[in-house]
Amino acid sequence: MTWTTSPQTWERFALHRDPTPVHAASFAEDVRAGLGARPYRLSAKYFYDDLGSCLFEAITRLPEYYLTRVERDLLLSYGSQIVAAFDEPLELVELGSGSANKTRLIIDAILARQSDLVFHPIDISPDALTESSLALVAAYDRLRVSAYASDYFALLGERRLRTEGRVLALYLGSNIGNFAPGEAQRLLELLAGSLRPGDGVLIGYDLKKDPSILELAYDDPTGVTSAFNKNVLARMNRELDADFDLAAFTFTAVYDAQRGAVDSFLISDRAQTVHVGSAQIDVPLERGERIHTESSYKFTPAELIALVDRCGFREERTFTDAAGRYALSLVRVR
Ligand code: AVI
Repeated sequence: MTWTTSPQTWERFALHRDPTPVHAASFAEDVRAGLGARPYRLSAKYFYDDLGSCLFEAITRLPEYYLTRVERDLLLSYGSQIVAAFDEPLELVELGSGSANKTRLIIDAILARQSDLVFHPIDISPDALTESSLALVAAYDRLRVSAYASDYFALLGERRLRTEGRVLALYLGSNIGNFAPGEAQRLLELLAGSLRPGDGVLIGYDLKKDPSILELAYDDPTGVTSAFNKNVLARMNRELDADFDLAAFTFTAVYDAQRGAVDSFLISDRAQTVHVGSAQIDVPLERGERIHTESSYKFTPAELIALVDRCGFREERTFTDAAGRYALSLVRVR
């Protein structure tokens, strides 16, 4: 990828890569593990190739997927109050920054009261990180970006995040909901260990609610979420020499009230055997057999606060919309 930008812009941007990247399981290895034994499952991290990222962007614009819109409104309404809870100067960290669109609302609030700002985004994709960071430094001349292209577990576990002053970290987008409870706890513990007492984390999460609203948010009538899920099959066809017939699968999303999670599945419409060349497996599927593709956990504010409390944080304040759909909890390292 090439980026066209002025030298002044590059001077305010630094990219840190993992020194010795730990061997991450490859797509083929993960597919072999997930489709090599029943019940079949695929890791949601493979949703996000180029097309998958565009489909996710489309999801965030669906009327049924209220999460992104409500979070943005909450940041617009409460951004200044959130920032005002900290002494200046403040540094900003963000886990999984993506396009950093919502981050701009917090950057605006911080730069309204201090002269300059260092932003530390952490994202697995160096290209996406470089693109969004350069867009930010071009848009804000009082901003420096010190970006980390890394898996968060590796970066935080190895204590490689370098900040100097008081930190506000953002963990938005209900991304915490895509981790199983034990993994979410481990990530928050690592985050607490990488920050100093008094530093803050703003966590955006989806609230438990009527299952019909949740299921519609994850199985929209336009079929965008279905396409987002089926793109993983298409991706295996493209990259792993697989022969999935996308028309022979139906997408469904079901809320499991006991676990508080929306589970997404691709269901085989007929008995069939699929071959995945690069994973060296044949996958026999019965008619009606499911492949689990993602879980999206939902919380009550009390559950989220109990979780962060176990990880070394205390609640500062929780903000929710009037309809009680989504929450932002501001917590501090104890
Ligand atoms: C990225 N993540 C928080 C989304 C979610 O809500 O679990 C991914 C998504 N899957 C289907 N729709 C959106």
